[in-house]
Amino acid sequence: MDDDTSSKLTRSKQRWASEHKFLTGHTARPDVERLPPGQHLVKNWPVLDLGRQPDVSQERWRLKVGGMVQRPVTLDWASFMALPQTKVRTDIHCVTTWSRYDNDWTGVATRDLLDLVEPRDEAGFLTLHGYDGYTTNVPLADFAAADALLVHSWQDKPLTRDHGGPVRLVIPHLYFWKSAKWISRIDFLGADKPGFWEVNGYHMRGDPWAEERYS
Ligand SMILES: Nc1nc2c(c(=O)[nH]1)N[C@H]1C(S)=C(S)[C@@H](COP(=O)(O)O)O[C@H]1N2
Ligand SMILES: [Mo]
Repeated sequence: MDDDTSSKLTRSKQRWASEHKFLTGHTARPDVERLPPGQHLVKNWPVLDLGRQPDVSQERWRLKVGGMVQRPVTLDWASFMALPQTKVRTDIHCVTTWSRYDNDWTGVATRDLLDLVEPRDEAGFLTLHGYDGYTTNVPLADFAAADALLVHSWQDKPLTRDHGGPVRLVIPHLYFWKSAKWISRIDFLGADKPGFWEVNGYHMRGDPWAEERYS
């Protein structure tokens, strides 16, 4: 088998694996109940962070993706925008109990990023880093969800600085603290490693329908 064929197969296997895990993760999700337990709806969009909102221009922004991957990359704005662009409409569920429906996101699907960097077989978890020094951890299977995006636009407008612009992560099926704002680095790891809030007692996974708020 030549190199090209084998890497294509690796990509497909990885996609099948992540899709399988994705479905398994959602068997507990009651599709009839849109609002997870203990949540209430808001119409506004609250801002939550560590109090430091880094000023990162599109020109200065870089995303380093490395660790247990076959092809580590550093994306600048142009190379990020040249990747396939995906739109999804999803809900936000914050662990502080607010939820916000129908957010229109535009960005790069995490699956397209995975196709680019090709995680090694040993990679099972990720640490996400923000320009403010924030970190949070997620299982690879959750990161690979079909509706998980690295977003640059919300309701068809550029994501504002307070909400994590120029680029943040959005993983809709987990509590919002997993969705790193001002994203700067993604590290693929063999073992799960707690991030900022996880060290401070938050759950390692954070599924709102299972109320995985605290560890
Ligand atoms: N870089 C970074 N990302 C972060 C945070 C942060 O402090 N820094 N806070 C998290 C938390 S606790 C929440 S609830 C959401 C809030 O996103 P929002 O301000 O756009 O509502 O961002 C998450 N991502
Ligand atoms: Mo949060």
